[in-house]
Amino acid sequence: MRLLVLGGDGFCGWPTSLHLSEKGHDVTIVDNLSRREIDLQMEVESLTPIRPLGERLNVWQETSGKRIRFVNLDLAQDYERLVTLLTDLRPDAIVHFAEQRAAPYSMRSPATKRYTIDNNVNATHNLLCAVVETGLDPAIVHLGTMGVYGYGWSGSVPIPEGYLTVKVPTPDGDIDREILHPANPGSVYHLTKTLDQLMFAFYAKNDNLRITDLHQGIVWGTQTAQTARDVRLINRFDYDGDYGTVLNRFLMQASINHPLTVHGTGGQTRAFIHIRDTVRCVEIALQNPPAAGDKPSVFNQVTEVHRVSDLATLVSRMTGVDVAHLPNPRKEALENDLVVNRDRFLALGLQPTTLSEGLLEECTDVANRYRHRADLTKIVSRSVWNRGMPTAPDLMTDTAAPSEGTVIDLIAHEQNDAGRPLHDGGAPASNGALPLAR
Ligand code: NAD
Ligand code: USQ
Repeated sequence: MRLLVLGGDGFCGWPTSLHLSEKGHDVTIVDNLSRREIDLQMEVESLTPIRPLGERLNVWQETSGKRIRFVNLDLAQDYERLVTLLTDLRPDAIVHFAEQRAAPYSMRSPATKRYTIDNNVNATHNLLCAVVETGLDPAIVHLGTMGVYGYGWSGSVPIPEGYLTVKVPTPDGDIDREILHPANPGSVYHLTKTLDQLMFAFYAKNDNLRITDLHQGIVWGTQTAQTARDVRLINRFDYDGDYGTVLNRFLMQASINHPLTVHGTGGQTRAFIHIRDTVRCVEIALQNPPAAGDKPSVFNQVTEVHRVSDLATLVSRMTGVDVAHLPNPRKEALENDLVVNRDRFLALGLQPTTLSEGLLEECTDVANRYRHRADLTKIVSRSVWNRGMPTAPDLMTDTAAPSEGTVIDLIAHEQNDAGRPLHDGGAPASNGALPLAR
């Protein structure tokens, strides 16, 4: 297949591009490198030393004999260039990863809220509009999120794959209707994914576009078979308080003996998937597109569900590192249960990679190898959901602090500790080492 991978320089897009290229597809990456630019603004870098995209692509050609093309284009801004690209390339399928994807970054300031909406909504709408304008019929596979459903809304009933059958009371009795699962976003970022869903429903109905929306859980891990082939192909590893996600953060924190940063009680339960399964799921979705005229096809792209406190306990047991309970910078349920239906990928042959399969150690090895690159002032999350919410000070100023596998409770500090949201690219709120109460 001739494939366009939008956002192919990112954490999920890069390994997916390599995987699809390895499978013999003709891959072109579209990316405006905005993720690298945000790192520069925030004065932080991937823990792993990712190489410039041009170098990555040359190394891929050297090691695999396969060529991946790259077009630097802003999907949200360069509409006419997108139309020209589609017309020239005539892709059989398009994989859309190209959005601002961090919930904390999307809540950081009015500027980042507005950027996230402008970027994500325009990127998705420009894509749909351009496909219609060109008259092409590519299968479109979009990376959505489990967060569109919200957490705990349906109690112990499994979250279905996109659609819910409801009873509508009428004077003539109840009628059954299938609706898009009610949207319940928990951040401006998640809000953009719920808006994407409405755009997909409209363009599938009005223009017969063939769209698959993958409601993905939190991706963990770093490497795939292809990115591990040469150090210059290494995938990015975000560990900072905005872009780092919880399990990778815990593994990185353990590698430098930093207390594990549990927000609140850690009763939040979330869905997870390893990066190796992400690339496989995208491939499966490309092989199984909906027909023209079908509603968007939704898969829950999830292999496991875990409570944050259980993950912290697991990593603490593996490594002996302390667990710290910090004031939660987010407005979210303190505790929730999560039951997710994920039958569709299993039926199509996905063999889930689970936490128990030695991959935690593999991820820890990557974190250990590059821990010297960590900036200790970037670890505590300080993008708050409402102005004035308290956040923790830095927990470490050097990597030699002792660890006894104890639990540290900083939530008691909440009342005295003024909220300290960071400004864009600003200095960390505190550099002082925290006296750890034991
Ligand atoms: P990422 O930020 O690492 O990658 C996104 C890529 O898209 C970046 O390379 C960025 O430069 C590019 N991009 C952003 N806006 C663009 C634009 N306007 N034009 C062109 N390129 C643009 O993010 P990721 O972790 O790889 O996530 C990829 C997708 O998967 C996102 O849509 C995200 O919402 C979704 N997702 C990610 C996770 C996760 O845990 N990482 C979980 C669920 C869903
Ligand atoms: N959390 C901690 N400590 C940390 C970091 C996070 O306790 O150091 C908690 C958060 O408060 C939250 C949970 O862990 O309750 C998950 O946070 P996260 O940053 O790992 O993930 P999230 O913000 O939900 O976003 C990530 C991706 C996003 C994707 C989403 C899938 O960044 O792109 O859409 O996972 S899902 O969570 O299923 O919606």
